[in-house]
Parts: sequence; structure tokens; C-alpha cells
Amino acid sequence: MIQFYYHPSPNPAKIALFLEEAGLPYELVPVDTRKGEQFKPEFLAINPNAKTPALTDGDVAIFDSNAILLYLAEKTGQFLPENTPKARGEMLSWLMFVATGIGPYCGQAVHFSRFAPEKIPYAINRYAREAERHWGILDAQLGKHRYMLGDAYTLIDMSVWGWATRAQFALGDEAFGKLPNVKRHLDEISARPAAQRATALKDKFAFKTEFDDEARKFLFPQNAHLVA
Ligand SMILES: N[C@@H](CCC(=O)N[C@@H](CS)C(=O)NCC(=O)O)C(=O)O
Repeated sequence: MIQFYYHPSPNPAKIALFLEEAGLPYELVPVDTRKGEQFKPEFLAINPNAKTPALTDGDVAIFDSNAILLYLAEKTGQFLPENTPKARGEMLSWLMFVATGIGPYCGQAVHFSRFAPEKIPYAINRYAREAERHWGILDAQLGKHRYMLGDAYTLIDMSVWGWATRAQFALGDEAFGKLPNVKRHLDEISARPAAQRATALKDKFAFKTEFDDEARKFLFPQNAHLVA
């Protein structure tokens, strides 16, 4: 039985969607990152990076959302493009683009605009503009095709969906005005029954919602030495 280490945030959402789409049986294991559960030794043994999502499958332990998506797609043979060098090249390019562009730049855009104790215009501008630029590239791709790789719904669409659900939080309420194709793609996927089940997982546990000093200590441990 797969064990899925979960927190209701964008990267775990991708895996929730895949598991629900594929109909794979799994046990949901909550990791309340605002309470520091990502630093428990038993979780670090699965993900030394101390972040969600992670997954175990028998003797397999795998972390990083896009690696997990590829693992599950290869395991099930589902939501993959055709097995040609051209199609695999495109798939890997977009998978890494979401992993290294969309996720980190959205994360830092949110951090500097909403959570950083000092409002630093240079950092806010740098990450907001780069996040917008990355989303613009996805919007252009989705302007050419219904889905990221063409006519078929694949793991890349799931990877994009995880972050598209939070695009307005990262880029501001007006974000979709400039991203009509991303919005159309988000709405279509969010209406799928599997996406609704994936979204509902957050209600299975009482995750901490307060963003208090304890949460800040666990989410931003690198700042401990800055506090007077
Ligand atoms: N590259 C990782 C990033 C994982 C990540 O940043 N996860 C966030 C939730 S979306 C998290 O667990 N944050 C808690 C923390 O940073 O302590 C992935 O794609 O899985």
C-alpha cells in the first residue's frame, strides 16, 4: 500500500490529483509543517529535505513532487505521453520547467511579498516578475494546445494544476487577466471528480492554520539567528 505524506499545499496537491486520477489505493499520512512534523526523524528518513510531499511504496521511498509524479506515471503506465524520444523530451522539459521555474519562483514571490519581515522592493519585484514570466510561458503553451503536451491529459497538467490553484495567491488577484489559457486549463482540471476528491483531502485532518511564531520557526528555520 502506498503511503502518501501530505500537507494541503501546492506540491502535495499534484500527487493527490495523480493518485485520485489513477484510482491507486493509498494511505494518507498528514505532515503538519506548521507544527514542525517535517523534522521528525521518521519523516526525514523518507525525505531528507523535510518538505511535503513524499511517498513510500513497499521498499521505495521517493520525495520531490515532480519525481513522484514521474514515478507514479511509470509505475502505472498512465498519464504519460507516447514513448518516443520526441514526446519524452517534451515531457521531461516541461516537468523540469515546472519543478525549477514555477514552483521555486512562485514560492519566493509569496515569501517576499507576504511573509518576509522586511518588505524589500528589489526582491519583491525580482520574484514577482520572474514568476509572471514563467506563467506566461505556460500560458503560451496552453494557447497552442488543450493540454500541456497536446490533446492528451498527462502528468504535466497535474504538475501545473498544483500551482495554478495558488497562482492568484502568488501573483495577485488580477493574475488570470493575463493568463487566460492557464485559467481555462485550471477550471477544466478543477472540475474533474478526481481533482475535487484531491482538494477535499485537506478536510480529513485538522491541520494547523495559524501563521504564528511557532509556524514561522518551523517554516523558516534559517531565520532563527536573525531574531533579536
Ligand atoms: N521541490 C519540492 C518542494 C516541496 C515544498 O516546498 N513543499 C512545501 C509545501 S508546497 C513544504 O513542505 N513546506 C514546508 C517547509 O518548507 O517546511 C517538491 O516539489 O516537492
